[in-house]
Amino acid sequence: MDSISALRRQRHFNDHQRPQYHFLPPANWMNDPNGLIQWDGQYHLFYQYNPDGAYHANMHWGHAVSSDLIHWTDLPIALKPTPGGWDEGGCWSGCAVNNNGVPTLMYTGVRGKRGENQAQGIATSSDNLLTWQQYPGNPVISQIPPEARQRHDFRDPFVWREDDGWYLLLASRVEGIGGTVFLYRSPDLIHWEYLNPLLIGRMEQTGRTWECPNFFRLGDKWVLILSAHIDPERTAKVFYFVGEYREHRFYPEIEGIFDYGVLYAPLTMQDDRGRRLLWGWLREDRTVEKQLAAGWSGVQSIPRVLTLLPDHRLGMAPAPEVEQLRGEHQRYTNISLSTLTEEMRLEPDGHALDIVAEFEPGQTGLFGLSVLATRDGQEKTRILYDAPTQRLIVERMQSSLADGVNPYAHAAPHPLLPGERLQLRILLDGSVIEIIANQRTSIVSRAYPTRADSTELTLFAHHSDGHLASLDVWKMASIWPAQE
Ligand code: DQQ
Repeated sequence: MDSISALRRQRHFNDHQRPQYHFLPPANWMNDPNGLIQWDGQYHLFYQYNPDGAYHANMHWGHAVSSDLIHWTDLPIALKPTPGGWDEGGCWSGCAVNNNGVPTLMYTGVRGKRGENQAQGIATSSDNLLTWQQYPGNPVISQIPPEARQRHDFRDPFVWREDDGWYLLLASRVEGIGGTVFLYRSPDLIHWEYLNPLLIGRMEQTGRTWECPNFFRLGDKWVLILSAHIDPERTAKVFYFVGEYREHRFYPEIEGIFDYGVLYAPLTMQDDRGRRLLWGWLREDRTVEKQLAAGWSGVQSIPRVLTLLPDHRLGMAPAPEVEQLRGEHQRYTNISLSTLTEEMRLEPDGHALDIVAEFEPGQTGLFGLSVLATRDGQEKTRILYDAPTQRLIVERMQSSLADGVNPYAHAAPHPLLPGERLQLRILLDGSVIEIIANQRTSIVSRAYPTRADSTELTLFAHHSDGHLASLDVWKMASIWPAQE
């Protein structure tokens, strides 16, 4: 890391709500991951970035590089809006491909007050992905297919290679019907032929507008992941579909919700080990004023390895590379939850932990772990399983003494198949709580305790006839230099 970005990162040293082992830029606003690509063995992560402050405007592409998926070096901004140009209002999301040895980005350029004029362009690099030159003929796609019946939502190119050329998906919507993704083909990434919609959703089920599509083969199936705006509540959700792809049409067989919390706009890439890796933007869950005051906003998830489960649902696990950060460790086994009359303190505790736990859930009551808790219980966030309703819940009513943070719970229904144990993987890092249950159900939540001593980890149960089979907890190291 260069000394300037190290200094900028140090300014946030005392902010215990700021993650220490998840990627985020030295300061300011970040949202979607963009342009994921492995080049000469190095992982490149680009991201939506506003260099002016911790608010969403004036989108640039920030850039960082890593050789192990976990430790990152900040690189100069890769894309910035061209004054008076087709992307003068912002360089929005997109992807990266290797075009016969030429690193190539494809992204959405916007114009207009709210970015409502959207077109697609490309940029290439001839200095090992450091600086990027726009194709002089940009934009390469500016007409939205007429069946959209609207002219504003048309963005986030996702490109992949097949034997007969390059394929591209653009996210959009069909007015009055629902979100859609349009499929294109090209011999050279410049001249694009529109083929057909790959899929059109129903507004009532999968939202009004789709964004940030991903489409890839996994095992013997194809997977479509997309981010959706659900009106009128203005909430946003990530959906996935698993199915068959034939003659440029997609036939979904399984549908699921990728995350029940704040993870949004994920992007995937295949690495040289054949793994399908996914990063997602972990949104803040506090007011704009609080984000501005913090001076930073937005975090990337720890990259996840996706798999196809035997029942053809999507499986996921944090990349094992994150385990190199594990330090001090304790293991607990065989604790009957019915005998647990008060909360049991676990060690090590802290703001940055990796927890692996397995429970026999039982039939009655509830049990779980409190994280980011103060000893007097003034602040605490509870991750619990409610056996009668079979729900996994992140309860945030007491997460923070401050106003302006979301106190509502995140919950996932029915995370267990009949007879299954509850397996929890929890990556806790400052205000980020990444939870994956049984390698397939994700809740990423955020909590903003005010007190620096909100570090305790406890096990609790109420009227539960369940059982803790095992629990491992590790303290996690920071990925930034020690002076941070
Ligand atoms: N964020 C980008 C868009 C995308 C949205 C703009 C999703 O390209 O549709 O920052 O979060």
